[in-house]
Amino acid sequence: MVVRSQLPDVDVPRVSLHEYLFGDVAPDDLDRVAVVDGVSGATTTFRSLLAQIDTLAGAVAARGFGVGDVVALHAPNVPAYVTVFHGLLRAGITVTTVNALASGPEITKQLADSGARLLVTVSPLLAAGEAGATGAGLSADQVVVLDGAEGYTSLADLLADPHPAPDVSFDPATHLAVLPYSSGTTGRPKGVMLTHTNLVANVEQSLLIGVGRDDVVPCVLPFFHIYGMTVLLNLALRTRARLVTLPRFDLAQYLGVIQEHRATFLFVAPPIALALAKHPLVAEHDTSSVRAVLSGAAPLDEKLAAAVRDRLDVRVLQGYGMTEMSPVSHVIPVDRPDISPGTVGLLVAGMEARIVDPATGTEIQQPAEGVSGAGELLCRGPNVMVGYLGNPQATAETLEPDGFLHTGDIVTVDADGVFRVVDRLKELIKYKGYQVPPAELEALLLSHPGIADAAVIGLPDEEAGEVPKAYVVTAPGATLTARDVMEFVAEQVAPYKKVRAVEFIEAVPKSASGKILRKDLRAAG
Ligand code: AYL
Repeated sequence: MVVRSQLPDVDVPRVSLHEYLFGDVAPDDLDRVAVVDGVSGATTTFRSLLAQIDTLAGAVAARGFGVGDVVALHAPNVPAYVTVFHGLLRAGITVTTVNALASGPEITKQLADSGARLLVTVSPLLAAGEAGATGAGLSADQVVVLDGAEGYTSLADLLADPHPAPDVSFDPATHLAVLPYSSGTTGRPKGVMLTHTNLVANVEQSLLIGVGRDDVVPCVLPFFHIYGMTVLLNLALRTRARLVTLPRFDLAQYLGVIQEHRATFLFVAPPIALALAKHPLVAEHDTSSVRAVLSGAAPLDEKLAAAVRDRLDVRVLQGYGMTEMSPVSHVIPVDRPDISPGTVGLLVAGMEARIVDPATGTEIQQPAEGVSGAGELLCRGPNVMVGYLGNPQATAETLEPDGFLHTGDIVTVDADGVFRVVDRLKELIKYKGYQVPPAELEALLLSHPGIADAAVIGLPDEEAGEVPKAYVVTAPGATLTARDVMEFVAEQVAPYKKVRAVEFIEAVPKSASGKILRKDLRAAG
């Protein structure tokens, strides 16, 4: 049985993301502020943003980049991110977004795998960016440093000699707009192929969240992650809301921005919701302008949601999805106060879902009343990825021939079509909403000469949601402490992927086919 979205179908225009977002900016909107730098207070109007996007597109086109090229964007949330991201897309380039915290070797892997010919970074991240670029065989003239650095092209250089925006033509339904990296239901990070149509569809499907022209939206969740990319960068621009960028999460600064800019709509992950509910600093700031808080990217506890609602006197919403779905498949609309914030709400327009019992393969039915049994969620719709770049096997394991995508999440649905995420089937760990793929850490651990075997699972944690814990089998004759193991990993990965607990064991429990039995490790604590 297929559950269909109960929302009126959306018409997905077959145009590029640029055309969709900016093709019809009303004359009245041109001189309104589109982006505010939350740190310096500098503002950019829609008129000047559009001019910068055109100039950037012209500059990269003049340097020989266009349809068929991949450029890596490695930066925190700064106003220039908006210009560069949309300028590159305007030139027909496919953008692979890199986590601002990524280590040199992680950047090298992504550059090499995506085939990026140019890395765009910022000076505070240049050490990792440079190491990453060098590792992938990129020379200094294939690195742009937005705010400038000795020996590198800057954004100002690119914008200095204006070229007209190029005339590019591609089919938005098949041309890849972005290549974010995700581990999906298993294995290491893979390039998620999302087309212009995927991104346009998902903005259109997310309009029901209720952000609008009068909203002021602090952007602290990173634009490089699909949540920030679609729900902040694209949805807020499309609805002509005002974006206030913040390069990292600092509670005092965040609250300061909310107060100073009279923020109305907050997009958070559960750790920020926790701070909003509990931290004493909140009471010292004026948050009365806020009308709604949406949490996504990891499970939001029902009691925590209620605590945020009561303390700030706001609507609390929850969204659910996956990089592979651009990402939003479920959300609570702002005008549905009847739906509990402990749920992920309704299937967005144009989507279909199936719920399948992973043990038996039987399809679970939506009940006429009450709540269904739990099973793996599969989804189909115009926002579902084309596949994983250069990895037909992983694509085939994730996408059914009929277009349904395995989410690896366990859900229930009730008679009203409200979904709840109750468990995770896949091996993915979520640290503060960020993906930590166990397979990646296990491969890294196995590269240590003193480690014979290893397995990594997520340990529940109040603040982070989960933290990575490694089970390690030491090689014969090797002596290794937990600290050695943690330091070995920490030196090579982004901070959010650090192993934060270690236990030494005799052998990693595995199935007959060699798969790690994570449930057994979890049960053992
Ligand atoms: P990725 N509740 C429980 N688990 C969740 C939730 C949620 N609300 N949202 C995401 N996840 C987990 O690709 C789940 O395991 O995208 C899912 O498969 O980094 C995985 O995270 C996907 O991780 C929004 C805002 C969707 C954010 C997002 C999700 C972006 C995370 C809709 O409005």
